[in-house]
Amino acid sequence: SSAAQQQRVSNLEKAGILNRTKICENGKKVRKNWALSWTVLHGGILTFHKDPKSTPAGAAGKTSQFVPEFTVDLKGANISWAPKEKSSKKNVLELKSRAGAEFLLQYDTESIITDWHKVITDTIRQLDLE
Ligand code: I3S
Repeated sequence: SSAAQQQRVSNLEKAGILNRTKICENGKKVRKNWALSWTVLHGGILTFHKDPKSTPAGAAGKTSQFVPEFTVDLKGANISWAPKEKSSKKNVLELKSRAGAEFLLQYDTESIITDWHKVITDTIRQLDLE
Protein backbone atom coordinates (compact mmCIF):
# COMPACT_ATOMS: atom_id res chain seq x y z
CA SER A 1 0.00 0.00 0.00
CA SER A 2 1.33 3.41 -0.89
CA ALA A 3 2.08 6.16 1.60
CA ALA A 4 -0.47 8.29 -0.26
CA GLN A 5 -3.22 5.69 0.30
CA GLN A 6 -2.34 5.37 3.98
CA GLN A 7 -2.48 9.15 4.19
CA ARG A 8 -5.96 9.17 2.64
CA VAL A 9 -7.19 6.58 5.15
CA SER A 10 -5.73 8.43 8.12
CA ASN A 11 -7.50 11.61 6.96
CA LEU A 12 -10.83 9.80 7.38
CA GLU A 13 -11.53 10.41 11.04
CA LYS A 14 -14.70 10.92 12.99
CA ALA A 15 -16.01 10.65 16.52
CA GLY A 16 -19.45 10.93 18.04
CA ILE A 17 -22.29 9.25 19.84
CA LEU A 18 -24.13 6.43 18.08
CA ASN A 19 -26.71 3.91 19.16
CA ARG A 20 -25.26 0.52 18.39
CA THR A 21 -25.58 -3.18 19.01
CA LYS A 22 -23.64 -6.23 18.00
CA ILE A 23 -25.91 -8.79 16.30
CA CYS A 24 -23.43 -11.41 15.14
CA GLU A 25 -20.04 -12.69 16.26
CA ASN A 26 -17.84 -15.18 14.35
CA GLY A 27 -20.84 -15.74 12.08
CA LYS A 28 -23.07 -16.62 15.07
CA LYS A 29 -26.14 -14.57 16.01
CA VAL A 30 -25.93 -12.86 19.40
CA ARG A 31 -28.65 -11.12 21.41
CA LYS A 32 -29.07 -7.43 20.69
CA ASN A 33 -27.95 -5.03 23.35
CA TRP A 34 -28.59 -1.51 22.04
CA ALA A 35 -26.55 1.17 23.79
CA LEU A 36 -25.50 4.72 23.10
CA SER A 37 -21.77 4.62 22.61
CA TRP A 38 -18.91 7.01 22.03
CA THR A 39 -17.74 5.87 18.58
CA VAL A 40 -14.38 6.72 17.04
CA LEU A 41 -13.06 6.14 13.52
CA HIS A 42 -9.29 6.40 13.32
CA GLY A 43 -6.74 4.77 11.01
CA GLY A 44 -9.33 2.50 9.38
CA ILE A 45 -10.46 1.10 12.74
CA LEU A 46 -13.88 1.80 14.23
CA THR A 47 -14.01 1.63 18.04
CA PHE A 48 -17.19 1.49 20.09
CA HIS A 49 -16.68 2.51 23.68
CA LYS A 50 -18.50 1.11 26.68
CA ASP A 51 -21.88 2.35 27.72
CA PRO A 52 -21.02 4.34 30.85
CA LYS A 53 -24.18 2.97 32.49
CA SER A 54 -22.91 -0.61 32.09
CA THR A 55 -20.12 -0.34 34.66
CA PRO A 56 -19.91 0.65 38.32
CA ALA A 57 -17.45 3.41 37.43
CA GLY A 58 -19.96 4.64 34.86
CA ALA A 59 -22.72 4.67 37.43
CA ALA A 60 -20.48 7.05 39.35
CA GLY A 61 -20.40 9.17 36.18
CA LYS A 62 -16.69 8.88 35.48
CA THR A 63 -14.28 7.71 32.79
CA SER A 64 -15.66 4.30 31.71
CA GLN A 65 -17.19 5.90 28.62
CA PHE A 66 -13.64 5.98 27.23
CA VAL A 67 -13.05 2.24 27.68
CA PRO A 68 -13.14 0.48 24.30
CA GLU A 69 -15.66 -2.36 24.07
CA PHE A 70 -15.52 -3.43 20.41
CA THR A 71 -13.16 -2.59 17.58
CA VAL A 72 -13.92 -3.24 13.92
CA ASP A 73 -11.17 -3.31 11.30
CA LEU A 74 -12.85 -1.73 8.28
CA LYS A 75 -10.46 -3.46 5.85
CA GLY A 76 -12.69 -5.87 3.91
CA ALA A 77 -15.78 -4.75 5.83
CA ASN A 78 -19.16 -3.95 4.36
CA ILE A 79 -21.67 -1.23 5.25
CA SER A 80 -25.22 -0.78 4.02
CA TRP A 81 -28.62 0.44 5.15
CA ALA A 82 -30.14 -2.39 7.17
CA PRO A 83 -33.23 -4.09 5.77
CA LYS A 84 -36.46 -3.39 7.72
CA GLU A 85 -36.57 -6.86 9.26
CA LYS A 86 -33.24 -6.26 11.07
CA SER A 87 -34.69 -3.59 13.36
CA SER A 88 -37.85 -1.62 14.07
CA LYS A 89 -35.71 1.50 14.53
CA LYS A 90 -35.24 4.16 11.86
CA ASN A 91 -31.93 5.12 10.20
CA VAL A 92 -30.16 1.80 10.83
CA LEU A 93 -26.85 0.86 9.24
CA GLU A 94 -25.54 -2.69 9.11
CA LEU A 95 -21.77 -3.13 9.40
CA LYS A 96 -20.20 -6.51 8.66
CA SER A 97 -16.53 -7.13 9.35
CA ARG A 98 -14.35 -9.49 7.38
CA ALA A 99 -13.85 -11.42 10.63
CA GLY A 100 -17.59 -12.23 10.76
CA ALA A 101 -18.89 -9.71 13.27
CA GLU A 102 -22.04 -7.71 12.52
CA PHE A 103 -23.19 -4.51 14.15
CA LEU A 104 -26.19 -2.26 13.73
CA LEU A 105 -25.53 1.49 14.00
CA GLN A 106 -28.47 3.82 14.49
CA TYR A 107 -29.32 7.43 15.22
CA ASP A 108 -32.67 9.20 14.98
CA THR A 109 -31.13 12.32 13.40
CA GLU A 110 -30.74 11.41 9.76
CA SER A 111 -27.83 13.78 8.99
CA ILE A 112 -25.75 12.19 11.74
CA ILE A 113 -26.18 8.64 10.54
CA THR A 114 -25.73 9.74 6.91
CA ASP A 115 -22.37 11.33 7.79
CA TRP A 116 -21.24 8.09 9.44
CA HIS A 117 -22.41 6.10 6.43
CA LYS A 118 -20.36 8.31 4.13
CA VAL A 119 -17.14 8.28 6.15
CA ILE A 120 -17.27 4.52 6.76
CA THR A 121 -18.01 3.88 3.06
CA ASP A 122 -15.10 6.14 2.02
CA THR A 123 -12.77 4.40 4.48
CA ILE A 124 -13.70 0.92 3.26
CA ARG A 125 -13.12 2.06 -0.34
CA GLN A 126 -9.70 3.52 0.47
CA LEU A 127 -8.69 0.37 2.34
CA ASP A 128 -9.77 -1.74 -0.64
CA LEU A 129 -7.29 0.19 -2.80
CA GLU A 130 -4.35 -0.55 -0.50
O1 I3S B 1 -34.38 -8.27 16.68
P1 I3S B 1 -35.17 -8.27 17.96
O2 I3S B 1 -34.93 -9.48 18.79
O3 I3S B 1 -36.61 -7.94 17.75
O4 I3S B 1 -34.52 -7.09 18.82
C1 I3S B 1 -35.16 -6.44 19.87
C2 I3S B 1 -34.74 -7.02 21.18
O5 I3S B 1 -33.33 -7.03 21.29
C3 I3S B 1 -35.29 -6.22 22.32
O6 I3S B 1 -34.81 -6.72 23.56
P2 I3S B 1 -35.28 -8.09 24.18
O7 I3S B 1 -34.25 -9.09 23.67
O8 I3S B 1 -35.19 -7.91 25.67
O9 I3S B 1 -36.64 -8.39 23.69
C4 I3S B 1 -34.86 -4.77 22.23
O10 I3S B 1 -35.44 -4.04 23.28
C5 I3S B 1 -35.28 -4.17 20.92
O11 I3S B 1 -34.80 -2.85 20.86
C6 I3S B 1 -34.78 -4.97 19.76
O12 I3S B 1 -35.34 -4.59 18.53
P3 I3S B 1 -35.09 -3.31 17.63
O13 I3S B 1 -36.21 -3.39 16.62
O14 I3S B 1 -35.17 -2.12 18.53
O15 I3S B 1 -33.74 -3.40 16.96
